[in-house]
Amino acid sequence: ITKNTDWYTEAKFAMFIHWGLYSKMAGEWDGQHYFGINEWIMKRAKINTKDYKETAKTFNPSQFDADAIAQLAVDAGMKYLVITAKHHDGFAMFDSKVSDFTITKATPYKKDVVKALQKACKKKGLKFGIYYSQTQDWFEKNGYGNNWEFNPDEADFQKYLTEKALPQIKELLTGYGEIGCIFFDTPGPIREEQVVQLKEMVEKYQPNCLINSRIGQGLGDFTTLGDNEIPSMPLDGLWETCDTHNNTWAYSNLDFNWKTQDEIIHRLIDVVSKGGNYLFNIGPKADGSVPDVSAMILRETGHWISKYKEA
Ligand code: FUL
Repeated sequence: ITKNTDWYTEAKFAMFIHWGLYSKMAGEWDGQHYFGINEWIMKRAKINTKDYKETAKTFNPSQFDADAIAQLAVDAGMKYLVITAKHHDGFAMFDSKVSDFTITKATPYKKDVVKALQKACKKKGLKFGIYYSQTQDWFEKNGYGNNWEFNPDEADFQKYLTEKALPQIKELLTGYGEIGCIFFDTPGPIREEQVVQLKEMVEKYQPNCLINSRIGQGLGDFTTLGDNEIPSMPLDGLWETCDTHNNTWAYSNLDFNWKTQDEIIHRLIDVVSKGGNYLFNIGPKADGSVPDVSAMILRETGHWISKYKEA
């Protein structure tokens, strides 16, 4: 099918948000420090599903303000926003009927933050995108990736796909307005016919939704380069660089390695001049607030873009 790609080509700059239960761990588990990507803390610290689920009981992001986040994206000059609806830890940041491991059922907060962001984006004229980890799901014995608690030899991946991933993706495609793009991730061992099932599901409900290359098997509509990767030469076709503000995607108390204002503007120019979109990531804290340094730099970047446009 032919999809409308104009908005994506024109967009150039977008907000990526990694936010979930891991934001609460923020680099620390059981008195140990885990430097590096914090959204992987469940796997890195080999946390079992029961203990991980416990952390949801105190996940209460009272400072979360979807309108303020969408406004920040607008102020930065961004045109779309992509939120982790479900990362590798298996936790749904939306109201899913097919799992109990959701923000609406397992936390005291109970509200659907994907919905709130979708509405805020619509109000502010931003396209809305979803991140969904289709292969890795460490919470499910049939999902891929949890080999500290489950036996991978006994995993029935198709069962996970049929009973969790596909139904959840359907929920996201049918209950959240227009989904501009979907960011699948780490396809790993997924087979071609399974990728086709995902693709057909997306296109059945949202024929114009653009799918990234990390769906696997070369079946995406646009290319997501490697994490934080900027190509040395211009590339043909539709593509994006996903780049994070420091060295982790999800918030960590241990990572102060923020890119400077200059670095971010240079990376934005570098990507856009080569024909790509720059999907810049922020990691809100467990309370829902955006780290000040990220908010400040985004506003400055927006300022720079409008000055540059005037000139
Ligand atoms: C990776 C994931 O494994 C990371 O946690 C992050 O989501 C990044 C954007 O993609 O490969």
